[in-house]
Formats: sequence, C-alpha cells, structure tokens
Amino acid sequence: MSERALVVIPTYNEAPNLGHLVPQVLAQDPRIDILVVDDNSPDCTGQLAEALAQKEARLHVMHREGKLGLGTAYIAGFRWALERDYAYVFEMDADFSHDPAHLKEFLKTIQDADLVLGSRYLGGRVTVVNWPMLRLVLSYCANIYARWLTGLRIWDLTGGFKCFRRRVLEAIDLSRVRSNGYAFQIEMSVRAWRKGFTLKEIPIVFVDRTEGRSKMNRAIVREAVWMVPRLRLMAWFGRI
Ligand SMILES: Nc1nc2c(ncn2[C@@H]2O[C@H](COP(=O)(O)OP(=O)(O)OP(=O)(O)O)[C@@H](O)[C@H]2O)c(=O)[nH]1
Ligand SMILES: [Mg+2]
Repeated sequence: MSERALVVIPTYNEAPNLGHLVPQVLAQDPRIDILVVDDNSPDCTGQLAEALAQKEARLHVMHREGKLGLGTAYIAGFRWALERDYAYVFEMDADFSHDPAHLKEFLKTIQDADLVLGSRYLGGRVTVVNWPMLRLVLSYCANIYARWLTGLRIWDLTGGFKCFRRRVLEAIDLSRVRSNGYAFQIEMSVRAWRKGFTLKEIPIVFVDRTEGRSKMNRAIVREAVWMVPRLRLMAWFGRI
C-alpha cells in the first residue's frame, strides 16, 4: 500500500487532548495526514491546531463558524479529502476514546474491504472501559435496535472510529446524508452497505474520555431513535 490516508478529527473544546493526539496519530504511519475540523471552540482548540500545523506539514485545519454538529463536520472533511488524492479516509474522535495504535490494523484490513468499522461489541463481547453502566446499556441496546431494524449484521453500528475507501465516499451522495449525531454513523454504514460495498469490523478497546466534556445529549439520542426506521423506509423505497 503506497496510497495516502487522511484522518478526519472533528473537535469542539478538545484543547487538553489535541496536542497529545496529533503526534501519536502521525507516528502510526508515514502515509497518514490529519484534518482537524474545529467548530470555533471557545477553549481555542482551533488556534492550538493552527499552532501545531505551523510545525507539522501533515496536519491541516478547517475552521467553521460555530458548533454545527459532528455529522456535518465529517461531511466537510470528506469533501476536503475527495478534492485531494487520499485513498483512505478515517473518522476518529479527539478525546482518546479511539486509541491511535488501532490505526495500523485499520490500514491492514481496508486492503480487503471498502469500509472498516472499529467495533466495541464484536461477537457480543464488550470492550468498553470506564463507561457508566447506564451509558453502556443505552449504547448496546441502540445497536441491537439498529441491527434489527436496518438488517445490517454489524455489532457496532454507532461507533465513530472507521476507515472508508475513497470510492465509498465518492459513491454516496453526501448532500443527502441527513443525520448529525450517532445516527450519522449508522446512516453512513447503511448507505455504504446498500451500495454493495464490503464492510468489515475489527475489535477496538474504547476508553471513556478523561479530559474535556462529553457532547452527548438527548437530542442526539432522539435523532437516532427516529432516524433508524427512516433509513429502513428509505431502503424499502429504494431511496438509498
Ligand atoms: N467540529 C465538531 N466536533 C464535534 C462536535 N460535537 C462533537 N465533536 C467532536 O466529536 C468527537 C466525539 O464527540 P464526543 O463529545 O467525544 O462525543 P461522544 O464520544 O459521544 O461523548 P463522550 O465520549 O462521552 O464525551 C470529539 O472529538 C468531539 O470534540 C461538533 O458539533 N462539531
Ligand atoms: Mg467521545
């Protein structure tokens, strides 16, 4: 594999994490670049990213005017990648829940797949560290619900550590992707699956953030609850 990979990292108030994360990600493979998509974080994550990018040519930064949500941040990052010659595009959180050490395994697995998903529940085995029980139960049940309704036989559909082959992002009509929170993860995987691409799951150990604050809220959960049956209906009517 000689092609380049872009790791898209959306940030909102991740200043305590970003400075540590960037060198660890870049150290995994010389073909990896990073795009930070910052939504004008009040804690100045955007300025920190700029300062880091002055010293590191493989780090790029996109600034948006305010908190517009995770899904649209990724869509903007995907478009940026497609305008350049990246063969692989990653989604990754800035909060160290996603261990950069897993990136190598993703790059190996994507050689025989179109979309690789980092899975916290592969084979029913839970590999989540330090989450409160309620959060874990909610996430696990959300995945059973999504698997049952969409018919996509994947253990972890809501995870946000994943690697797309370029042609998947080219095939999906990004302007029609509707969801912005956890549902965004489900929607992207369902759309890839419906286009006939090959999905593979690899086990990851997911560790709860120790720095910064969670952006999870009720609206994100609500969106996922109604978006899943909507995806089912769209699939039935051949809209995706
Ligand atoms: N640009 C941008 N990034 C966001 C937004 N919301 C969340 N993020 C980033 O997306 C990643 C995942 O968000 P988290 O807050 O970790 O959400 P989570 O993983 O569901 O929640 P916790 O891990 O419990 O904190 C992190 O890197 C966040 O900084 C947003 O509206 N815009
Ligand atoms: Mg997180």
